[in-house]
Amino acid sequence: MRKTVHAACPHDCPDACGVLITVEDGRAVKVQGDPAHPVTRGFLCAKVAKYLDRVYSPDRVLYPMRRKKSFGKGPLDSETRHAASLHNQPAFERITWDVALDEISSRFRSIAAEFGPEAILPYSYGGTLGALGNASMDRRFFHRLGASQLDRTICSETGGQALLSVLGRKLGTEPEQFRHSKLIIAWGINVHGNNVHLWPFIEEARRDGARLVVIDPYRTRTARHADWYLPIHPGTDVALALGMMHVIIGEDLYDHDFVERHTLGFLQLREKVREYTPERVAAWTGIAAADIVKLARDYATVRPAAIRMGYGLQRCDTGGMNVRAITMLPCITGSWKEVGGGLQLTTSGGFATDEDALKRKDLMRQSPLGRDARIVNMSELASALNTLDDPPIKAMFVYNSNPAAIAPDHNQVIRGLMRPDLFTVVHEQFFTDTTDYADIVLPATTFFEHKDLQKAYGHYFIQVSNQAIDPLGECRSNVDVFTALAARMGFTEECFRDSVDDMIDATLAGAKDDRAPWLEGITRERLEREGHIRLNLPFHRGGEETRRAEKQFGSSAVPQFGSYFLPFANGFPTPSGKAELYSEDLAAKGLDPVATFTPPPESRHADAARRFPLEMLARKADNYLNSTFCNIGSVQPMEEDGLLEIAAADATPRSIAEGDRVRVFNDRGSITLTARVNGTVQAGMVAARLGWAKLAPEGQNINVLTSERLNDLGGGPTFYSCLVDVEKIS
Ligand SMILES: Nc1nc2c(c(=O)[nH]1)N[C@H]1C(S)=C(S)[C@@H](COP(=O)(O)OP(=O)(O)OC[C@H]3O[C@@H](n4cnc5c(=O)[nH]c(N)nc54)[C@H](O)[C@@H]3O)O[C@H]1N2
Ligand SMILES: Nc1nc2c(c(=O)[nH]1)N[C@H]1C(S)=C(S)[C@@H](COP(=O)(O)OP(=O)(O)OC[C@H]3O[C@@H](n4cnc5c(=O)[nH]c(N)nc54)[C@H](O)[C@@H]3O)O[C@H]1N2
Ligand code: SF4
Ligand SMILES: [Mo]
Repeated sequence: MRKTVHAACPHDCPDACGVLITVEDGRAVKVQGDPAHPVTRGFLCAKVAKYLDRVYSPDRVLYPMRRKKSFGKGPLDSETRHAASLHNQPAFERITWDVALDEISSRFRSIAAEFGPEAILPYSYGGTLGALGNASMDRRFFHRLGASQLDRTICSETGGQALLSVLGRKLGTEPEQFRHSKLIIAWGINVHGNNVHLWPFIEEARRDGARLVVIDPYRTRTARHADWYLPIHPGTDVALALGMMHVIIGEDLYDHDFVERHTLGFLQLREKVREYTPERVAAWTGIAAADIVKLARDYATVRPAAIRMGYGLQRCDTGGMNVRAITMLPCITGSWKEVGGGLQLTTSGGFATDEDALKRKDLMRQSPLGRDARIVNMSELASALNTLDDPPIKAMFVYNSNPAAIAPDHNQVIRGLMRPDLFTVVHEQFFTDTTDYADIVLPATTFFEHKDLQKAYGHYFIQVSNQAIDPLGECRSNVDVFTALAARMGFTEECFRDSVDDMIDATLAGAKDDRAPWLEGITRERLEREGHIRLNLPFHRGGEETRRAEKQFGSSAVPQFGSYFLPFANGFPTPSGKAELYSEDLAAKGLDPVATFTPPPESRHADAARRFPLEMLARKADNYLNSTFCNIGSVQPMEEDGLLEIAAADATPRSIAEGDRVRVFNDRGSITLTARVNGTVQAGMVAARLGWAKLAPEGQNINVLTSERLNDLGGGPTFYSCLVDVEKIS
């Protein structure tokens, strides 16, 4: 029996690829990108192309496990570790699902009785972005329980809020339009590593004469392929964007008509950018004044120009301001009107489904709390575990996340996870850094083994991901686990009996009441038949945009261009109906209502640089996905783990040569890495990559150095704003 199943990649990646899984006698034998998906275009990234090795890895968690009384929390000591392997976990014993669910529910009950349900903390993030696996039955369960709410700030909250403050909705240029751009700016995004399906569109544009500019403090693979690479000091992008607008406004290169009709606060912006002369901006950003002027002129005059902005530049103290200022650029040049213009940070606002129906926040009222539970910021996990009181956190349920690797201030996170009085459950596919601190580990399915609904944040196609194979061992999906736990806790509400299909239908049905107008007519049955469906975006063939495209590209192009989506060509869904270059909301939060540059407290511009003179980027690996994939044998050779990338100008005075073992340290921690003097970073900066602590020879993770200091907007983390020093280990 051979069949091909349509699925969708649920990993935390803008591309949300259509995936075809070939199954033979119940076993997946082949995985490939869906050639019919207009953005996937038949290929997968290198890591997911190896997905069979992940699904069928001997290291999978296959059964519920409980920590043995004789083993304390924490990684195995080095001797035991040597004898063990990732799939032979001597600290754990196998138990049945019944025993596991009984133990979890009885511990939750007794903790809730003694400390109140807010003493229980769910901790989840991007393991799966499937709509149900990410946020459905789990939210219902924790809302009904009255558990603390988790503020999921660790990735994109800052950028999202900043984007909304200007545009009013999280929409952006669709990837298919980049092929028509003449100038593309990849700004704080690693296209080759993190958004690889945009690359073929950029290549098409370049074959047609477009130029690619990359603005990134780290010389990524994308930067190496660029026509013009501008290394920038981390956390200074707001100054660069304001400096560009200084030139664009000063030289009268902006679109008067668009500004007049569609923006609010242009006068305040014009006043603000006066101070941002190219010379001052050059001193902050490290980019020459002449280059700033040229970039501004190019951006305003080479049309159409598209900006692909990444989340990299919002992982620092100035994150909100960075995103805000860059987002203003197409609003003053009027680039939103043009096919191949505009900007993309995310497209997620296109998928406004009925989230209430899935998450059921109202259930908190039925919990013993009888009100909304307190909110804990996931970026401050270390403090939450170590210092939160009233009540303290007594239990944590981790799923879709690996906080012992990905959370900032790792040493303090570990101190919290080691607390003997903390009851920790981890629902996982693998024995990660976090399972080392678990009391109970539950086995999780991969996307091959369950069904889900898949949205995207880098394009506008919605998909159903069908189940291709039976769950391995006793693995259960997130939905199944929380359904079972709800039954154990005696939650009798109807919604705890919903099936996966019920929830997909309810999500899509939001279309009926206006909350999801772009899902009108998109049903589960259609998705099952067609695999992917483009959202019903407005501005279809025949509209004003069609005529404009016709003028721009000639009438023969129109059958193709007629259905391109120009989200802000005719205005903005903000309260004022205009792009808000001046924001009352930000003013109310005590922030600069336009945008302003304040040097980050951990940067070369700050006093702290006297003690720790190097700015460190604790980056993602091109071939892992945050900490996912770094344990997969066939993926590991694509990355070099344990590197510290450093400029010769910083290595030489420290007597550090290529290949030397070095200690990287600050007040929060220290890690041993291998020096690589390869020209990827400029003087004054170093870079290292995220991975599992327990796979490193000395059991450390790069987040020992990062801090849980929050940034300027939305409570986001500051992973990329971190001062360190480096010394050679003799
Ligand atoms: N291969 C791979 N793909 C991934 C991921 C992965 O780990 N690996 N992670 C996924 C996730 S969770 C996300 S959120 C996305 C994120 O993908 P991106 O939006 O690309 O974000 P980052 O990789 O965090 O950062 C992008 C680039 O920003 C640069 N950068 C850092 N600080 C600054 C700054 O201050 N200014 C500027 N201009 N640039 C800066 C970094 O050097 C990096 O090259 O990728 C997703 N896709
Ligand atoms: N130093 C540094 N730290 C960072 C970043 C950085 O760039 N540098 N990036 C930050 C960013 S942008 C993000 S988004 C976060 C990411 O933080 P996380 O979302 O925690 O990311 P992962 O490390 O990929 O861990 C996800 C885990 O979920 C598991 N999983 C996958 N599917 C399922 C499922 O269906 N059910 C269950 N129960 N589990 C599943 C995977 O096996 C994996 O171990 O990390 C942040 N941390
Ligand atoms: S991780 Fe991203 S690029 Fe790779 S298959 Fe999944 S969606 Fe596509
Ligand atoms: Mo992320």
